Amino acid sequence: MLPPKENFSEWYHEVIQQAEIMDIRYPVKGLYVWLPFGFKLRQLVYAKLRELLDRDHQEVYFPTLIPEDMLMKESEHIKGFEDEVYWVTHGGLEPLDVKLALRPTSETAMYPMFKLWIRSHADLPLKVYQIVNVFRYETKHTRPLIRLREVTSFKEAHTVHRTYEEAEEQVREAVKLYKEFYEFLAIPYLIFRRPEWDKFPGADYTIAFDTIMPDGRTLQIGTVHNLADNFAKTFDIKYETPNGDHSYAYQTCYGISERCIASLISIHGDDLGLILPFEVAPVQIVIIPILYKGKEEKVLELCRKLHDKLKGFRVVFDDSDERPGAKYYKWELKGVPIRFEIGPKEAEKNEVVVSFRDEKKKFAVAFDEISKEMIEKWAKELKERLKVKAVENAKSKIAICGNVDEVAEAIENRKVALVYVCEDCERELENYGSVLGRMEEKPEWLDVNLEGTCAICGRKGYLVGVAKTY
Ligand code: A5A
Repeated sequence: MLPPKENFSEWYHEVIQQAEIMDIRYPVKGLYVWLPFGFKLRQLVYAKLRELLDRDHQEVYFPTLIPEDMLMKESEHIKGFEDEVYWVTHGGLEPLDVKLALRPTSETAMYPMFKLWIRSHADLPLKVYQIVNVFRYETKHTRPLIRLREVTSFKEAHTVHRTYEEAEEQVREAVKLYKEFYEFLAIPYLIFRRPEWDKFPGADYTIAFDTIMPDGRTLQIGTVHNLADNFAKTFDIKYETPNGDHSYAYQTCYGISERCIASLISIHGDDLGLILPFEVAPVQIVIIPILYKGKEEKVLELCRKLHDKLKGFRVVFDDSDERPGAKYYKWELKGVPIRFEIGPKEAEKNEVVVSFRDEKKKFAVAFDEISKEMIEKWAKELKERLKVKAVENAKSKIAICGNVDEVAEAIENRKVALVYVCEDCERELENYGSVLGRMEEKPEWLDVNLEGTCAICGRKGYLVGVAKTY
């Protein structure tokens, strides 16, 4: 049995193990094992991410190890990461001449190579990505899929452009791409421009996607950084312009980790376990026979016929010896979106009983009516219901505040506070929670203006988010 989702932290911890996403007993802090079911989910979610990126990025692979001098080259960047780097200092018993870092992210691995690749304006834009593991010696509380010391599923994209404007355009493209990805997963998000003091080390500015977890804390589920020509100057990435001048290139990078899966589990799940959108469910459909002595054959036969008919979907025909109740429990825990049950009555009438993971009701459908199109329609409707519910939840966890006392109260009540402040007053909000930054885009589902009057000094202000964060 799972703890109720109301006790979110315990629920999360348990559902990850009981639904066989991860084994969390690996004896190194912040490192966890993907189990087959979890890994399949990861594969399906990342297939979508790949599909989106493959439209106009090329996939690459860079080494895990970065020599110390390369990592140390960009001073802002290394200031941001120095406490988090794992070092390889020996090869066997031999100390290494140059220490090697396990990549915490790959700017300093990639950009010296970009310098070699880029000669002329015709080489630009360059858009690549990789999906790799990165290592960060995190000191905050580690949690499976949420805060890892080995991030196993780090998708990092890196692009190079001719001008600042082109880099800026790419930032907008990346934001669009991430919106499409999270809409596919039915995960609501808020988009903020991170405050100056909290941007990615070495970036000109950072745009972040945050989702609101069931306990009211926000989780940063993706970031897009405009690096301007900061790294190009450090790594000497220049190109020849059409008129023969040499100019520094402008860069962006953007990343998503397995936090996307943490949000998928947390936002849609319920007291019974996972609820997965059809497209990413490792098991999309389960068929459960209801057997009575002497009438087994007809039931099993119709189940097999149904299994055959559903070829092309990820279907389990659960003819194991467990009782139907135990089977319901198991497949509900794993978030299977569609369940078919067939008993003697159904076999007699050539019908099946259908239910959806997110709804209580069951209904009968004639066997002959079941089609690929019908399943796809159900899948679409399920996604729409998940989205509506997730948006309702997100809305209920947002408080629009008129002054700082209301901000304090909102945080106290486990909500995300939105308040208008000016640039000069923004940092004062750190007294109440983490400052997410200035809202960059109005969510479709939230009725707010992005500009207003500063709640602290009365000058022109912007809508700023404050929350407890993961
Ligand atoms: N090179 C850029 C893209 C970069 O590293 N950006 S980042 O530091 O913001 O990381 C990208 C995303 O990875 C973050 O938005 C966050 O969602 C995720 N992430 C970062 N550290 C993580 C950790 N320790 N565990 C899990 N996810 C993490």
